[in-house]
Amino acid sequence: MRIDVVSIFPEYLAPLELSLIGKARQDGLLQLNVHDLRDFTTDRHRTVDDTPYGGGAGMVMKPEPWAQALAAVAADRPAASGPEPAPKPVLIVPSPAGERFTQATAHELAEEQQLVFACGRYEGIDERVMEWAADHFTVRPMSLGDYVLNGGEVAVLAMVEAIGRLLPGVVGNPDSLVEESHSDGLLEYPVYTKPSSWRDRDVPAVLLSGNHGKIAQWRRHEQYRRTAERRPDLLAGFDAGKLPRADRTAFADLGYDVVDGRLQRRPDSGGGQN
Ligand code: JD2
Repeated sequence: MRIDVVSIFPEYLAPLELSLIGKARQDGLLQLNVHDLRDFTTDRHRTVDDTPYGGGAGMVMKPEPWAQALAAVAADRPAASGPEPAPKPVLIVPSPAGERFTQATAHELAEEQQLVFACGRYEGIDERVMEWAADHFTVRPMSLGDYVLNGGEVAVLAMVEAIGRLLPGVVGNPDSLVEESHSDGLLEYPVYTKPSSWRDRDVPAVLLSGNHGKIAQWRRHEQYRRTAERRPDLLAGFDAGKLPRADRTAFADLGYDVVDGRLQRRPDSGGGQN
């Protein structure tokens, strides 16, 4: 996979050289290029921003440096190797107004040949850039979540790490990816390591029992408990159709009944959550 990132703060992307993604680059699994948007300006002051039409606070990124940068990145790629034309690269534009970036998005994007990330700053990029870019790219405005960052760089670090670890050969132990894909959209179970007693706190005894069936069930029930407590929204999408009796009981204890294969919060019998 090839990834290009355009930013006015290219040094901000330096962490991508480290650890997992850095290793993927060294191993030739990932080709990563970071570009300075200011290199695509033509004025003496290397200007990338201007005041917003219609008024309002802050500045907006000018369109022409973006078009120059993105055209250069789109032009600089290997010719189609077979009879089919090379697919358009995907242009990901981090924005608080984007579609939510999820694990499913990461999996989709990990299948692409080339990804280009456009890191905005200030109040964002002139909207016409996204319209113009649609001729050269599949354009995807993407948000990390419902909070406001100062620019796209931190979002790109997160997205590239999430995508990069899904590339074949990047994560050292593929078992961890397989386990993840079996987690059914629930939160992870809690994990423990040695010592078995630490500052008067014991590891749950079941994990020391050697009973793999009981351990698997305990972990599943911990996933249910945590998800009901912290992310009850995730339970709406959970397929409760073929749950064993003990798991239905675990959900019943958490205040959920199975109705037509879906979890349904039992009508409140008192105060707060249980
Ligand atoms: C960004 C800004 C518009 C106010 C470029 C913020 C983001 N989940 C996320 N939150 N914020 C961003 C994000 C991404 C790119 C830019 N700003 C600042 N823009 C209104 C502030 C400028 C993502 N992904």
